[in-house]
Amino acid sequence: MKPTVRVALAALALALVAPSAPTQAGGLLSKWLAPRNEVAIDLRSDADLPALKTTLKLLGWNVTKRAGGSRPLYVSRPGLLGALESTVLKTLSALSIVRKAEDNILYTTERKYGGEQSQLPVLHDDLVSASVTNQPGALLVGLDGQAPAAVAAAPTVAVVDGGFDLGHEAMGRGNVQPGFDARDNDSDPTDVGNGCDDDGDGVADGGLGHGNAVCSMVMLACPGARVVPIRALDDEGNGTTADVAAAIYAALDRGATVLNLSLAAFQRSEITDEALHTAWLRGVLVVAAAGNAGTNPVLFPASSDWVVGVVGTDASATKDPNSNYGSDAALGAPSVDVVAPFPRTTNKYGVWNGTSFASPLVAGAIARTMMTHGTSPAAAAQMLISTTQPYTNVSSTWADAMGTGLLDLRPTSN
Ligand SMILES: [Ca+2]
Ligand SMILES: [Ca+2]
Ligand SMILES: [Ca+2]
Repeated sequence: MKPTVRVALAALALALVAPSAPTQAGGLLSKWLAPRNEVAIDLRSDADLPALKTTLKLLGWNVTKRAGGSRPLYVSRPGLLGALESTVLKTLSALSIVRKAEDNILYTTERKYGGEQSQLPVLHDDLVSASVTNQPGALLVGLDGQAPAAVAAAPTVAVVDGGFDLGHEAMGRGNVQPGFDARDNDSDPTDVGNGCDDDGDGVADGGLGHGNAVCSMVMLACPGARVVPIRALDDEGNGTTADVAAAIYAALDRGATVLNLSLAAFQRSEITDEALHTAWLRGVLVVAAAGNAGTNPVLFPASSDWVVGVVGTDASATKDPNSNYGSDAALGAPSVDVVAPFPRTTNKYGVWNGTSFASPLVAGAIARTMMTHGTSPAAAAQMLISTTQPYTNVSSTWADAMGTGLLDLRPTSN
């Protein structure tokens, strides 16, 4: 059964645009599509671990637990003489103790997957101390940093991301709750980087600050929201199915009712989709960024049936040329020249670009609407999706592929 939000969207969609293979990343994309010789395993129970280990040992593969929630997730890698990944997947898929085994695909926030999920300010001159609350994109959608007149308690919004620095003043001002690190299995999601360009994209620690910037957009849309930072990505902005799925289950275990995922992959993961479906069944609303390849369709997990996918616009309400788009988009929010905390500073702000920053505006707006209307997450999302404002100068190519319109929290609207 499709969720209410999706059914409403399907009714509003005038045309379905056939998904096409992403082409913009050229050769770099192959790295993100090739099998990784690493398997993510969704096990039925931790009690089944000995049997799993026995099977993998015969195949020459090892196994490690992925920390996070109450759902047992594992990652397996080959030893020196390990079997082919295809053999391992076939063998594991035949085991009743395994819900699902699949290639442990990559998710990222950064440009090498075909666009830019985020863009760090590259020059020190870009540092601005402008007020986050007074930026054009926020004003366009009716946000001025004022706390809403609430009839319900502040919801808990989990930000599944990376590059968090809890020492920045922006995090200190918000209602930031104890977080979790699904990569290191500890309670501190902070990531200060290692000074190395671990993924060879020419930028050392390119993912730092991303999580802070995303959190600040949630707090801009919903001052007072209880924000839970959960680390799923490394200091380069990269993570895998096991990291992301574990982080989603960890967020659910911590009582989040809204989740933001400003990360994307060019492939679909059934293990991650199962985590997203679990969230939906528990009444939790997940919001995700469409991606920044500028192509159709929206990337995964924004494309999931269980997720509100957010496309990006500039401050004049026209399409951000880098934003992905497609029939799975639910609505749009500003993604260009977003003022947000700057990494490795305690009180500086920089200009960021990408649907990474549109998505948390919607996640925060859902939390805000829950507070002002006393509704469930799904009802709040439905309300926002059905009361958007029109885009400007959106070509026919995109007109039916950017959801219902631009987020609208102006006083006369919501
Ligand atoms: Ca940690
Ligand atoms: Ca890098
Ligand atoms: Ca690094």
